[in-house]
Amino acid sequence: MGHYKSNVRDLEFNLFEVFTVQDRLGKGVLAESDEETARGVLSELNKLAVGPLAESFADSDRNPPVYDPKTFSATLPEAFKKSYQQLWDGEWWRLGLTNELGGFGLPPTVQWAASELILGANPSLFIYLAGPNFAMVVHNNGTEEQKRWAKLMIDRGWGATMVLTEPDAGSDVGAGRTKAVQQDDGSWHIDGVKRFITSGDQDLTENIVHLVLARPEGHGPGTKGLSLFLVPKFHFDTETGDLGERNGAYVTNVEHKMGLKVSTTCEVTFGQHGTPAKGWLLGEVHDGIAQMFQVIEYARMMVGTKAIATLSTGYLNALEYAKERVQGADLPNMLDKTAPRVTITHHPDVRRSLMLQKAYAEGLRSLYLYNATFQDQAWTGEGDQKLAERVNDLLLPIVKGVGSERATEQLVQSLQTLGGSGFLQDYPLEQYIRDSKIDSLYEGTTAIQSLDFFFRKIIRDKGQALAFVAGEISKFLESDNGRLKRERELLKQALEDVQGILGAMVGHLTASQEEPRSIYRVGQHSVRLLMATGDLLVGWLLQRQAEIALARLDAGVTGRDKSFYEGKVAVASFFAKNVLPELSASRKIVEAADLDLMDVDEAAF
Ligand code: ST9
Ligand code: FAD
Repeated sequence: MGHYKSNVRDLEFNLFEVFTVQDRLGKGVLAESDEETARGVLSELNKLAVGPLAESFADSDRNPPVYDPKTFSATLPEAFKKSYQQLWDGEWWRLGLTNELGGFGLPPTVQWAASELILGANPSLFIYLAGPNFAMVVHNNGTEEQKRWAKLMIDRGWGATMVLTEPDAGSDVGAGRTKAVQQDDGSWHIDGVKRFITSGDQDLTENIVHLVLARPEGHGPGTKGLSLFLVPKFHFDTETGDLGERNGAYVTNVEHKMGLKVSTTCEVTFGQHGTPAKGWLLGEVHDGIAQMFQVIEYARMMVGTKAIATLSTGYLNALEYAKERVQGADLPNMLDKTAPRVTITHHPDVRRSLMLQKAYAEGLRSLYLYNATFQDQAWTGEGDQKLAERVNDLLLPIVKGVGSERATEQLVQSLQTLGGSGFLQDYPLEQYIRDSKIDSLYEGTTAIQSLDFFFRKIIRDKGQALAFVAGEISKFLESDNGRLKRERELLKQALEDVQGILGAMVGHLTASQEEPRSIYRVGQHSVRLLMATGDLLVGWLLQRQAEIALARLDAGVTGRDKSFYEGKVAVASFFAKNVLPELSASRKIVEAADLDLMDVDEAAF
């Protein structure tokens, strides 16, 4: 058996029992798909994921890409290339595309559920598949000519990158100094050095199109002064796609990293090696940061889903180990040295840890799929489009920020379940931890997600999306079915606590109009708000699931289904009793926020 333990049962439960995605299928842009097609996609992809895709996961870590400074090129390990080819040949790159560009006609919920399987098996494969999806952004924003390039990118299977970061411009993208100078032929020369560029070079595809943020001469400071340019690695015949001369965008270094080693992280140098780096302005409009955010939004969802996928396989690996590992006596018999030894699943602390891992793995899976239901609305044009867009925007930093933080935290617990064995490379846990740590860093660190969440997604939105989601939770609480009573009370308290945290933070923000330093109180607690909201949503979604599970159990399901649904009730109850009460403490902390931390002299740290 390979390392990857998928959970198709839970994916299908979310899709077809919790969010009833099948109701959307068979109409409009989804006319060609039905529940059977969607289940078929998951089942087919699952076979590929647990087999050929997972196969090169460890090998690619132990034999990372090799960079050759003479040719400015990176060579990937053969085993990884073989997995990539299988993914490509299966045409899975069509999954996220619109019908017009050759997509499968499935909604984002099903796309993301399927994506989880690739992201859990071997996330770097998914990341190298960016070409077709980035081409869709080029297609949506490009001129007629550029729309043709987008089709070439897809037809010829080119790679693509998103190029924002520079040595002095990480979180602060607007500090970027890379210049763009317009040429007489309408193209631009890009001039500067970018760093940390994922997939900057690879030998999987014949060409790479870099989506580069650069500042046209004379444009203003900050992100609003940036424009987005298409910079191919090789020039190409715009009718046939046949490759021409090498363009002046060269990879001048590939980083050595803690994890996710097979995903190349490159320094890319534009126009510094005797050949100009020619680029073309996307859509011939100067709207770079907004255009790039179309890519970023997709990538943030991807990063959150990647983290959650790894968290889930980490938990399932830990669970399998714990069911077999015999160690020590059952606690009530601890004084009897002759007592039978038991599997570690008998020990309360192991149970506590496994149940918490399960809660976050399954609760966060449900959260990213809940988020995707709003993307479904945008995809099909059904329902209140403005509201769907707002709620999607609100949930993205939670999926990305909370998903990645909880994955990092709980994967350490999954490793702990294996004891010393977890530390060995015989098991995948240590690689999971190394490979997923990046998720809380790239695509905006957790602090950046939390600021985005508070200032942009709540304050600037005037709380509309948040009010909608809080309303959904309140409706759930009102529809009391007489079961899981204590759990609902705890959920109600958690909702009040998150509202209390938010109320206190809005108060600190308002106070900053009179006392500017009061905004530091917000900055100290923005991550706390993000994480607390994540726990509230996880708690709510687990209880929604438990409600469905109780109905199935009442109907008399048997065998594996019975265990599955009992697990749903147990995990919802556990999370309500063991995690949600912690939000009351968070609320007290935020309500009592002061400025002491900001008054500490730097030398005293
Ligand atoms: C990176 C890449 O880290 C990592 C991995 C890449 C992997 C890619 C592969 C993807 C996979 C694809 C595979 C598909 C395969 C499918 C196959 C299927 C099987 N929402 O607040 P302001 C915009 S890349 C939307 O003033 P500042 C907006 O236009 C590097 N838009 O910001 C706004 O104008 P307005 C990632 C937003 O103070 C304008 O920005 N780096 C949002 O100037 C200005 O806004 C980062 O993420 C938003 N949430 O700048 C940087 N926010 O207000 C992190 C802003 O008029 N830093 N806009 O609407 C930040 O995000 C900062 O907050 C900042 C601040 C740069 C935005
Ligand atoms: P900094 O911005 O210097 O942040 C350092 C610390 O300060 C962080 O903890 C951060 O949260 C905190 N901080 C910074 N500003 C604030 C603030 N205003 N408020 C509160 N806290 C703050 N970039 C690309 O453009 N394309 C890519 O493909 C790409 N791939 C990457 C792949 C890898 C493996 C890595 C490591 C990075 C990649 N990046 C890419 C860059 C990545 O997006 C940045 O590293 C990230 O946005 C953070 O920037 P930074 O590293 O400069 O950290």
